Parts: sequence; C-alpha cells; structure tokens
Amino acid sequence: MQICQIKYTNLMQKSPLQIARQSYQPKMPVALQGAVRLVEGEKTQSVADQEEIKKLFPNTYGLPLITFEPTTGKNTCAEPFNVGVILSGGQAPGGHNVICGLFDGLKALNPENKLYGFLGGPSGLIDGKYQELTKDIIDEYRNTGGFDIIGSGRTKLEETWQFDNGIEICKQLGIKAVVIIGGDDSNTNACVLAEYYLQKQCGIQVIGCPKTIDGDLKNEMIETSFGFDTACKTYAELIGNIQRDANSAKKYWHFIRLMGRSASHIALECALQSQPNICLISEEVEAKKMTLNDIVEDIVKVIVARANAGLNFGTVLIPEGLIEFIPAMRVLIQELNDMLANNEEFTQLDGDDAKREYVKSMLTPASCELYRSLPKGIARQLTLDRDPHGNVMVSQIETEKLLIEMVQKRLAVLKANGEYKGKFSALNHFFGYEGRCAMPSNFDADYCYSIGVNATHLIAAGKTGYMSLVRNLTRPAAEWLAGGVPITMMMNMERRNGKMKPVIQKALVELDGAPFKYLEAHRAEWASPHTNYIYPGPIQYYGPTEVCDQPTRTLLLERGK
Ligand code: FBP
Repeated sequence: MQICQIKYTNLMQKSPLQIARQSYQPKMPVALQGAVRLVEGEKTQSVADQEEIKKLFPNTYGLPLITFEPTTGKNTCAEPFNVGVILSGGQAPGGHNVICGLFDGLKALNPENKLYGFLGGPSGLIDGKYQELTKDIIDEYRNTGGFDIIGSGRTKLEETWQFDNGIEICKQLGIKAVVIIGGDDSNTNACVLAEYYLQKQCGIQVIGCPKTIDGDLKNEMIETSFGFDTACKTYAELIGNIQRDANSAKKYWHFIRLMGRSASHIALECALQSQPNICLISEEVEAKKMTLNDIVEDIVKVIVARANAGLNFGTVLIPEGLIEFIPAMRVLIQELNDMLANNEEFTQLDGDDAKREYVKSMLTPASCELYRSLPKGIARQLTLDRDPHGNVMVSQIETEKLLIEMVQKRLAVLKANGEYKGKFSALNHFFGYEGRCAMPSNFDADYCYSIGVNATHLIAAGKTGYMSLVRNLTRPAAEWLAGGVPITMMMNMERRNGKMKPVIQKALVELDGAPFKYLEAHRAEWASPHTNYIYPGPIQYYGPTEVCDQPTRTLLLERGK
C-alpha cells in the first residue's frame, strides 16, 4: 500500500478578528485542566433492538459509561504513540478546535506523540492520504471555522477491504488510535470500525466525536452536537436582519428554508431566537399527518389575517427536511430510495423526460399520483443521487419555492372569491452553507477543544468504540463534566438503501419537549399583526458573558433553564 504525505502550505491572509481569535484560550472543564482519574459507571445497552445490536457488536456492546475526575499529579505516557484524525461529513463550526484539543492533549501526555490528519474524510484513511499536523499548522487553525485543515468527505466505511487498508496504513504510521469527528452516520462508521479492529485484535482504537450543525446527534448522554450553536446563531442573525428589513419595507413575505436534514432542530432554535411569524416543524407535520395542502392552508390563514390588518409582509421558517415528513411524501421517497438503490438502468437513461417516465412506471399508484402532482422541478430533485449513506439530499430540494407557488395559487383563489384583499410578494432564501463554516462561537470553541482533549484521555486509557463526552453544558465551562459513552448505546436498526442496518438513532424534535412547547405556546402571538420579532445580531466573541457565552435556547429549555 502506497501512502502519501501531502505537504501543507500556508497562504492564508487574516482579518483582525481572525488574528485576535488565534490567541483565544478555550475555557475547559476543571476535570480536563490537569490530571484525570477514570471512573467506570454503569454497563450500557442500546436504545432499541438490543438483541440484534448485541449480535452485530459482540466486542463493543454493553461497555460501561466513563467519567474523568480531576486528580493530583500529571497524566503522562512513557511510551510515545501516534493518533490519526478524520473529519467526516458536512462542515460544522469548531471542528478545527477538536483537532487542536487533540493535539494539545497528546503533546501534554508525551511531547513525542504525533497527530496525523487523514485528508478528505474517511477516504484519506483508506487511500493512505495524510499529513502530520505539527504545531505551526495547528496554531494557524485555532478557533477558526471550516474543515479545511485536512478536508472532509462522505465516504462510508463499510467494506472489509476498507478496514484492512486502514489497518495497514495505521501500522505504517505507527497509529494507535483513529479519531472520527462526524455525525450520526460517521459515528456509526466509527463503531463498526472499532468492532472490526477488536475482532482482528490489531490494537487500533477508534474514538468518535459528536459533530453536526443539524443538532440531531444527541441523546441521554450527548447534550448537543458541536456546530449547532454557531450555525443557529449565524442563521438567527440573518433571519433577524431579514425581519428588520421586512418590518421596514413592509412589502415582502420571506420564505426561509433552513438546513438540518431530517430534524427541525435548527428551524426551531432559530425561531426561538428570532420569533418569526411562522415556523414549520416537520415532526409536528408528521404527527398530525398533515398534507402539503394542510400546510399551505395554515400559512395562508396567517397571511390573510396579517393582510386584513394591513401587514403584507412576514417571515416563514421551513426546515429543509419538511418534505420527508409529509406522510404521503415519505412513502413516495421511500419507494424512490428503494428504486434508486444501485439502479444502473435508471442512471443510464438519457434526459429528464425518460427518467420521469421510468420513475412513474415503477411507483405504486398512490405515489405515482403524488409524484405527477408535484412541479416537475421538485419531482426531479427527489430523484437526484442519494448520499453514500442512502439519504435524500434534502439540501437540494427547494421546498420554499414549492410552498410559495402553492400559497400564491391559494391566495389567488381567495382573492377571486373576495376573501383576501392583500398583496402577496414573496422572496425565497435558503440558509445552510452560510453557517457551517462560521467562526465558532465561544461555546463551540470551548466545547470542541474540550472534546478533543477529552478524546486523548480515552485513547491513553486504551478505550475503543467510545464517543468523547462533555456534558453539563448549560453551566459555565469550568463545571462541565468529561468522560466517554459507548457508541453502541446510541444504536438501533433502520432501513437504509433497502436493507436493515445498525445505525445511531437520530434525535428528532420532541413534541412534548420544552423547546417545542415554548414555540407552541407563543406562535399565535408571533403570527399576529403585532411586531414580535427579535433581532439577535451577530455572534459576539468579546464582552459580557451573557452576550458571548450563552448556549442555545434549545439546550437551556431542555435543561429546564
Ligand atoms: P452532517 O450530517 O454530515 O453533519 O451534514 C449536515 C448537513 O449540513 C445537512 O444539514 C445538509 O442536508 C447536508 O449536510 C448537506 O450536505 P452536502 O454538504 O453534501 O451538500
């Protein structure tokens, strides 16, 4: 196996804020500020499908929870060791700080320890593309957004040959542990890899870190994934700016789709921060078995009521995964997923019309009817390639435009009937990529750095199949708790690419949870013809703690704050 080190060149020019942030020292839990003592807790079990998960993960199932407690002295490792790190999936603010924390943690254990970055995501491990991350490189990336230090990718680690390549490359580089920084799918990969390496007794540990702006990698132990805080604050700032513009010009309805894939956590958090006129929540749409027409009807009611009060403007937040939560659409998408999985015949068809005809011939009558009723553009977007994990790429489906079109049609009918006298002029927006690489908020900078340092303690303790765990996050950073949670604890069986697979259970918005309840209790007031907008303003890095260090409203409400 030919491995290849790619040399880093620094061509970056920096803004004054970037220069100032380079010397920001992330705040850390007391437990990680000095030497730690490992305390083993309860044995764990998976969230669901215990028997199947146990069978598939005989070596990593049921491991105990781990807590690191502060102790006296110094943690050192007499024998130096090397670690490889992978950034996996979509960018999320703070990824660089996880790597910086890993680097500093490793050097504190033994200055001879080395950190290698695998380039371009999991494929870097398989293809042997890496770079040693030295102090000069690390210092360039402290407290910065982005994943450009080593790049990211969505290659799924699932084949034995990939795992075996990984072993060979790690052996060549003397790597004792691989750290995978990723979302639910990437941490599922981490768990599969950890299990395989234990079965093979190759001595390579695998540790996961909870990343994703989507906020759906959370559970009993993981309070939030990193990046959610910064991304939401960035979008909320933009929404606030738009609301102020809307309230000044008083002539546009803004339909704003927000990233987040399936779960509506981002839309909900942005609504809590900015108080829009309407915020759709996919999980509620599903629970109430709403159709597209029901959703349109709800939006139209608000538009008409505001128009009656002379207000022909407003904001609508739309979670990007909405379409998948409309029950009939979900059936259609599931049929499309199964049909598209490894379908050479479909990929080889020439032109949109041929593809459309083929799709229609493969669907059940009800789904075919729905597919035909959609605007052609949206129908085509539904058949675009899935990501390597079998997910529909919802970021490419323009639901906001679909809704505008449907609302426009409905208002035209009402106008013709004399039931609507307003003026509807709508603008569409999609906020996603704008927030994924933002400079991490203090919360994310501190959280991520702690996750990285904490991972080095898990590695030094010989642990594998664990996710680096930092919690108690609504308290000041010094009071955060550190430790590890077995990844198998978060798993269940789900249908992917037409087959049942073990995967980390996604956390969707809970309709009986405090964040949604808050929205539910206030949305009529926010929709009403009064101005209830909040303009959150940009993320602040320097200043009073209540301005600079606050976690998300979601986290505060979930913790009863
Ligand atoms: P992860 O789940 O990998 O963190 O990615 C999150 C996300 O930003 C989603 O919100 C979005 O749907 C998707 O990535 C977009 O993917 P891509 O970067 O491939 O366009």
